[in-house]
Amino acid sequence: DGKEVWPKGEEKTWKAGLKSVSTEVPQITENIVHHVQTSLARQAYNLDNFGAYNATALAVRDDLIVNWNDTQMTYTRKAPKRAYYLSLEFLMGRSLDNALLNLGVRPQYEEGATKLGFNLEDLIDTERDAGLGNGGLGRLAACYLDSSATMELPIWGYGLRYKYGIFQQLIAPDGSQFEAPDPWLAPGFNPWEIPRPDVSYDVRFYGHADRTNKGRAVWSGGQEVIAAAYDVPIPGYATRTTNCIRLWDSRPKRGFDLQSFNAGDYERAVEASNTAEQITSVLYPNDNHSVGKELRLKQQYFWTAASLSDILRRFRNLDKPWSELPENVAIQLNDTHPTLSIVELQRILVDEEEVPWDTAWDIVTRTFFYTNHTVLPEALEKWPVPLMSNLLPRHMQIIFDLNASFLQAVEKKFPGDVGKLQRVSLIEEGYPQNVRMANLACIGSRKVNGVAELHSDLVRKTIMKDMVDIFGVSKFGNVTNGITPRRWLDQCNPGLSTLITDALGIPKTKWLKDLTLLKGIEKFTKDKKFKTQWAAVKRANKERLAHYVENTLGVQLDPNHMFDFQCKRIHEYKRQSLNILGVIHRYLTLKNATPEERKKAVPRVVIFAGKAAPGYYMAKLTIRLIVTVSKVLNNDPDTKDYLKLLFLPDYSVSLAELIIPASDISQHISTAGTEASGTSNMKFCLNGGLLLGTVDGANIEIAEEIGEDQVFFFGHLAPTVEGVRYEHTYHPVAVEERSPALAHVLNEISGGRFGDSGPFEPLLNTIRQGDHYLISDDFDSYIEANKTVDEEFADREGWLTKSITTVARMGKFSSDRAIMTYAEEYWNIEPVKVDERT
Ligand code: 4GP
Repeated sequence: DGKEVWPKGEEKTWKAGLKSVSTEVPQITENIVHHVQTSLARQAYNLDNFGAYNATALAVRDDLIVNWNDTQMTYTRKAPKRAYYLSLEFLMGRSLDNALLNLGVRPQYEEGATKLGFNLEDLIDTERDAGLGNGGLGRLAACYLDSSATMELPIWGYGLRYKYGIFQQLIAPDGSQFEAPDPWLAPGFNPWEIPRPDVSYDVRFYGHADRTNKGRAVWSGGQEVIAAAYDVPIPGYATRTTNCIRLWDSRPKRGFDLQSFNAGDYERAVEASNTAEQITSVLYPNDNHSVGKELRLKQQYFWTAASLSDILRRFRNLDKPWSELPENVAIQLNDTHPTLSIVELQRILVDEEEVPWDTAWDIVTRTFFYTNHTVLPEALEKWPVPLMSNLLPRHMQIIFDLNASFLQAVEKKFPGDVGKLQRVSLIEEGYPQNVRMANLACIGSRKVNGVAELHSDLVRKTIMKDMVDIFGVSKFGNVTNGITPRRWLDQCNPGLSTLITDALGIPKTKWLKDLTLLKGIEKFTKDKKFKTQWAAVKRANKERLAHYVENTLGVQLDPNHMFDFQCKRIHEYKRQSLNILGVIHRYLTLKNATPEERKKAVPRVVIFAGKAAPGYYMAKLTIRLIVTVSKVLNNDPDTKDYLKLLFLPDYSVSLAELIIPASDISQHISTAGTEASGTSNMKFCLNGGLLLGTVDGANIEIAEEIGEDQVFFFGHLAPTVEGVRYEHTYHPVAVEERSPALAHVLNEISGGRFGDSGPFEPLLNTIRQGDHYLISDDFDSYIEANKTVDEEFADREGWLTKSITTVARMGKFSSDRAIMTYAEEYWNIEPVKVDERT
């Protein structure tokens, strides 16, 4: 009669044993004590914060698993179309606080922890960040997964379980950056993951591919390694939906070679096992930059092959024909890193499932979607053909075959356009030849998108220009990035969250799920009491940060001063150098002023944070310059009360949560056209910091939403940048003429004002010659913009009004809006309500 039959034993006995989410304090403390006693084998008298954190995390994890199970059961039963987010990076940060807030049980846990003799805040602070990402791209993936669960969308993430996340940044007294490994799993156990010994796949490398017939081939030989699954539950906010990120761990297929072991050749015996384990050992620490290392390609294939095996296994269970795959599955490629999955699906369909080549390609190209995150040439992935042929011989054949038919079609449409053929080819000619991953991702996807309006426009006009001619412009869309307001307002800025909730007079679960409701606070810009409270929250956040700074750097900050931040990866295109040169200009101006004039200055604390890729010489020099200059500034009795400069080491998600709520202003000052979107600009604005920036990336849309008079814009516009660069190359003019103010700053550094300038000359020379990032061209307008910032900050009332207005108008930038756009306009998936348990 179509009823489900209980599969095993007594239904009522099973159901009596199932747990539910614990929402009452006695239940919660019982759970925690239970984990202290059994999971940790410890007792009250010797329990430290770390133990208490682990037991608490395990209790929360029980709740997450309850919801996770119900969600997965619902997905299996209802079999909706599902989307999969393939990302090599998930920059999660900490999980405890987030899980408690999303489950809505934070107050109960706070009370429970107190009853057990602990302070929940301390336990939260004991957690180590999960730093499985570099910067924007990885944090975006984390925000999107949070929104997918909150919006009740059936989306899973797939990534790698790196044993070492993003390195720990250490700064030597001379400002040099050193890197220490991040063995985040070292405590030996991670409460936020569930090992899945029952889910694993074999992944092959090397070997040879023998063509048979009908475009098929047999790939054999080489090496096989095992991909083993670990699941990370992702709780939605105020919903039972709990989605999943599945991370793959690499293992040797056979433990070790017993023959060599018995023959006494220990090294040889463990060799294969070491190479297998190496695959998921470490995250590559580059942001906006591609490194062509074989191990990285191995990571990419290992991850895409395992993820695809898993996705296809689930599809096979539905017993539907392959032609229906695109109606059941959407796969989102987070940048080109997972592009091999396109080739892998074609391989499986053609070689293993015996689907005809063209039918297979039709299925493939209706299943994948590709997001581009940067147009910087050095970030576009290319893989040498010899490397790929050796590691993935069958995939290389398929790429050549796809290329041949693609180029034929292009030739037909644009006869004789050899230039176009060369530009769109999947293979870049040269010695060696290279595979262009962005071209492959484009031809293999149903849609391509950029991450902010300007960037998507640049994608269409530059790197994908020819592809637009070939496929039509409708294939190339835009989804402006977003951030989760749960972590980036409610969690990191509880004071502001409470103030907003009180003002709106609705439960916070409402506005945190529909961020456009924030506009309701705009009317309070005229409310004196509200403004005073707003200012008090900001001040408390500044004090909280000042406390941290004093503890870590031993520098005292005055919370009355303007707190000005630039916190993001260190990169030439992001122009931390423009900022530090501007700070020096400010310092020299103060130094030359009379004591009376100085007293009129608006005191400012300029704070940098961010990691430089270990091999990025110029970025590391920039940090060194900042630290070197800070030593002089912070100790100069004439100026130190008006200007302080800090470099906060080891920027991370949890440090960002401390910094962002404390900002009066933050800087997003990339050369126009280089920052695809930026997402920290959104986080700072959502926390009431104003924005100083260039007309670039999402800054533009932020200004559109909050009003151009709300932001401090400066600098050249994107369309003029190429022309300026051309002038630099063909009609170079000395810095002295382009910006006397900047020339003066450079000369002061070279003249030894901050000690030996020798180490910094290469950095200064990039500006004196070539100046690819237009530091000299934007310097004067940058200084002007900073003057305006000072003037406006001096008007405390006006500034407060702007701060409130900014927050009120930030609704668009919730990642809920972004993920819903992907769901509706790209993947064609719908929200699914988790079934009530029967
Ligand atoms: C980053 C972009 O640089 C940043 O503008 C954007 O907000 C972020 O992606 C998310 O879309 N790109 C990378 C990268 O991190 O490695 O290409």
